[in-house]
Amino acid sequence: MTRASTFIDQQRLWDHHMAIARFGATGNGGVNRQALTPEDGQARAALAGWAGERGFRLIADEAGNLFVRREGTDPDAPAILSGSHLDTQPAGGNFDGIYGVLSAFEVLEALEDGGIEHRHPIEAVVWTNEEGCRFAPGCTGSLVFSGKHQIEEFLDFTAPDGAVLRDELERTLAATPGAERRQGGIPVAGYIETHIEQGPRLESAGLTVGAVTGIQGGSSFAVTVTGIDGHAGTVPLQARRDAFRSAHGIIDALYRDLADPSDTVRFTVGRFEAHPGSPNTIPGKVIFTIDFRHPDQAFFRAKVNGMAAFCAAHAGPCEVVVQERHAGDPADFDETVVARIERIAGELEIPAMRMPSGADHDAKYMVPLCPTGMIFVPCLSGISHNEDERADAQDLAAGARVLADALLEMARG
Ligand code: HGY
Ligand code: MN
Ligand code: MN
Repeated sequence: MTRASTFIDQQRLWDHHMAIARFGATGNGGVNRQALTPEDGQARAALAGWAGERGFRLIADEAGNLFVRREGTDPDAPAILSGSHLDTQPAGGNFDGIYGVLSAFEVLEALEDGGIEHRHPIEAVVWTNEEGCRFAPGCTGSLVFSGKHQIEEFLDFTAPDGAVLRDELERTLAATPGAERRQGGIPVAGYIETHIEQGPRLESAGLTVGAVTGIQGGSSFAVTVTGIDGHAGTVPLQARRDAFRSAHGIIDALYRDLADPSDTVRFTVGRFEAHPGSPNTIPGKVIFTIDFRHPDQAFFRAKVNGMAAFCAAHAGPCEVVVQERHAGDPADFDETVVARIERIAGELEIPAMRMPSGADHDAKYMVPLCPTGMIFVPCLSGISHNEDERADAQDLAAGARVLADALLEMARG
C-alpha cells in the first residue's frame, strides 16, 4: 500500500512557512498576526490561493473557520480533519499553530502528488482565534465548531484596541471570497493536530516526535479591582482605597496559595492595567488577567470554582469582580490515535515518545466529537510565545510524514 509520507515535500512545507511569516512580520524574526486582523486575512488568502491552484474545495463556517477539502471516494463519509491556527501572539513565532495548518495542507498536496485515493474526505482546518489575546477567550473557532458555544455569544466582544469581533470577522471572511459557506459543525471521523511542543522535552531527549496523550486543564480570568482615585501627595495610606495595593495583595496571596514544590501548577498574570495610569494619582481601578492551569481534574476545578471568592477575600478595602472567561478541563486523547501515531513513527524510524501537552490547543475541543490526537515536534530550546521561536525544517517534515500516514489510515477507514 502506497504511503502518503513518501510524497511529503520538506522544502515546499518550509517555503509555505516562510511565505506565511511575511504577514505581520515584526522585523525581529517574529510575527504579530493577531486574530481577525488584516494580516490574519492575508495569511488565510495565501492559503486559499494555494488550495485553489490544487483544485481543492475551500469552505468557511460562521465562526470564520476555514476548511480546505480533498474529496474521498465516498462523499457521504464523515470527514477526517487536521489543522490548527494562523493567528499569533502579539510578539509570537512563525510555527505556533502555523505548523499545524501547513502540515495538514502539505498532506493534501502529498496525497495529490501521489494520486492516492481514500474513502473519507480529508479537510485541513484553520481555526479562528486560537490564541485569545485580542479577543478572549481563545479557541473561538473550535469551541463553535464543537457546538460548545454559538458564535453569537462572541460577536459583540471588543479587543483592547476597541475593534468589535463581529466587524473583524466579517472583514476576515471577505478575505477569502471564493470560500463556500457552511453553517455549524459536520460529522467528523477523526482529528489529528500537529504542533511544535512549546517546551524543551523532545529536544532534550533527542527525539523528533511526541505522541501527545492529552492536554492539562486551562483557565483564564479577567479581574477588575475598584477603589477610589486620589491625590498621591495628600491622601493618608490608612484612608486609601488603592486598587493597585489591593490587586497586589490578591496576586501575592494567589502565588502563596498556589505554591507547589513539584512545580506542576502554571499561574500567570499576563496583562495588568492601572487606571488612570498617572504617577501622582492613586489608582482607583486595576484590571488584570489570570491564566491558571493544572493536569489534575479535581485540583483544577477546585481552584477555578474558588477563584472569585479567593480574590474577594484578599481585596482589602476595594471591590473586586472576577470574570471567568474560559475553563477547559483536562482532556485525554484517544488511545487508538496515540498508539497509531507511535506505531507510524516507529515504522518511519522517527524517534518518538508519549507526552502530555502543557499548552492548550483546539484539539481539546475535538475530543468529544471524534477520536482525537496530536503530534508534537521540537522547537528550539522549547521557546514559544516569543519572537525567538524556531523549528527545524527536517523536524517539521518528519512530523508531517507521521501525520500523512496517520490521516491516510483513518481516511481509508
Ligand atoms: O495558551 C495556550 O496554551 C495556547 O498557546 N493558546
Ligand atoms: Mn498554538
Ligand atoms: Mn500559542
